[in-house]
Amino acid sequence: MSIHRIATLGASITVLTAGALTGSTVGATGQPAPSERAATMVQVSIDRASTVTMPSVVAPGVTTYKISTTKRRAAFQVLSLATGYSVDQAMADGNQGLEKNNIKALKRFEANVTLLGGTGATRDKAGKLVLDLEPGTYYGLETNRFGAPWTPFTVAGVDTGATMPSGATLKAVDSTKWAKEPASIPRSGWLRFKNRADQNHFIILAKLARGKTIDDFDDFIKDESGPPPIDPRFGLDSGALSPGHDMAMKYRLPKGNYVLTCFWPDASMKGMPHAFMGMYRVVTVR
Ligand SMILES: [Cu+2]
Repeated sequence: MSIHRIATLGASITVLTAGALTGSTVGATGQPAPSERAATMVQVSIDRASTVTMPSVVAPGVTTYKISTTKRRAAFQVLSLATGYSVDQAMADGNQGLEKNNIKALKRFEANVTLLGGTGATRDKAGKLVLDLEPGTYYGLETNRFGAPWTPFTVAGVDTGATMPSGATLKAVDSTKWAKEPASIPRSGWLRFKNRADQNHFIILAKLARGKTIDDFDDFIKDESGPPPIDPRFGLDSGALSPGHDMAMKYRLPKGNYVLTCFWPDASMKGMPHAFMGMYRVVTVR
């Protein structure tokens, strides 16, 4: 959604995810987790032009998407559209609403697009995403480059029978809040994201710079000036997720304190990113 380009954090937030995106494919024991073996693995590749290539049919249920790219870094997103709302309309409203802060377009986009999650990948490291999709028509797209083609795929056939991998779960609640728990997450594994709020959200985990605290981030948000108190080398972001949906992504981060936040624009607040409405808290990577 190129949310990464939104708002005053500017370049620092844009680059903060350039580092460690995804972890290895094996668990601590060196063996794949049972859920990983059971899930159907879908290969997704994203080329230099941000074109997504993936199977045209995917099994319903819990499926793992392995995302490889020849771009330095790519962001894969899955979504579906309301009946009668075309890809062209969605792309136009997304461009106007998310890039140009046109609130009417943003509202139309949010009313007609179900965001089902996503994750990043770099040239060096594939991304891994787990989704639980019902039969239907979906689109896979690369969101770092606006206007890149959307690749349709159908979810149909026999359910995989797999379950979502276990892991630390970050949950959005109420309207624009993060659940207080967990206070800390492991350095690697599966990160689950549940949206139990009534708005679209995505995860940004940004490492606080040495000596900085969440209070410094608080000051930064309130002043909307100066460099953000984050270390741009380390971070993680997810694709966007609509209310009621779940996803999981593989990750690996150095230990330390991180800001958990979201920059989805709030249509009821003239497009203000959720971070500026107080949607942030500290998360310790232990
Ligand atoms: Cu949000």
